[in-house]
Amino acid sequence: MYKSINAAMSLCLVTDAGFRPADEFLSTVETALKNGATMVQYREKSGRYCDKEIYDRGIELVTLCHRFGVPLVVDDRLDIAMAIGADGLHIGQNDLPLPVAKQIWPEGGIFGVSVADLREMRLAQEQGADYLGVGAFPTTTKKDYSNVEAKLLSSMVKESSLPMMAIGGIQAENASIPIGWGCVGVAVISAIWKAPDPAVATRHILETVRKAKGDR
Ligand code: TZP
Ligand code: MG
Repeated sequence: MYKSINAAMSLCLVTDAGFRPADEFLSTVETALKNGATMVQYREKSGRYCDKEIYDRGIELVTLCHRFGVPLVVDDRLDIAMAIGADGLHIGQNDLPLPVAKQIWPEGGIFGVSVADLREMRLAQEQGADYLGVGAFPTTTKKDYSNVEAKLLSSMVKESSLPMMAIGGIQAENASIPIGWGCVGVAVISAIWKAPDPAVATRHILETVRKAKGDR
């Protein structure tokens, strides 16, 4: 469906129900997709929705993403990911272990893991992750988060055989920095959800990332 994981990772829109009214949820994702977002991560942490609503929204979201040929991964929720027919799952260090998730997943699937140091990175790699997420800059969007120091992050990227996606505090203005460290893309929440014009923000970040990536 998508060209390559590296291309799909250029700009991942991570969903957040907190920044815009509920009736703008899908239209904001659609705007980002129309303007070139290459991946979507369905992340529901607002606590506002019951599982039935998370499922229903997920079905709409996966349908929308697939209309644009863009993969959808679900954050944390293996059950929701499988139920809606998502393309993969993104997990952190406190979620279901990757080998367990992979065992339950029917076949294929894109598995992303958030890592914050070399040990976590090596383990995710050994366990068969497809890509890694790593915290780039400070952010107020996620509590219990600290970004990886730049020097460590670049050494992680250098050592890793997996594509890495930078997340945390990324805006068009700084998106080229993690690409310079060797990341293949960025994932954003507030830079798009909080933007006065999500279309312009999406295009601007993507253009910055693509320019920095060159033909990578
Ligand atoms: N994981 C690490 S930082 C973060 C997540 C989900 C939040 C990123 O939000 P923003 O607004 O793009 O800094
Ligand atoms: Mg998680």
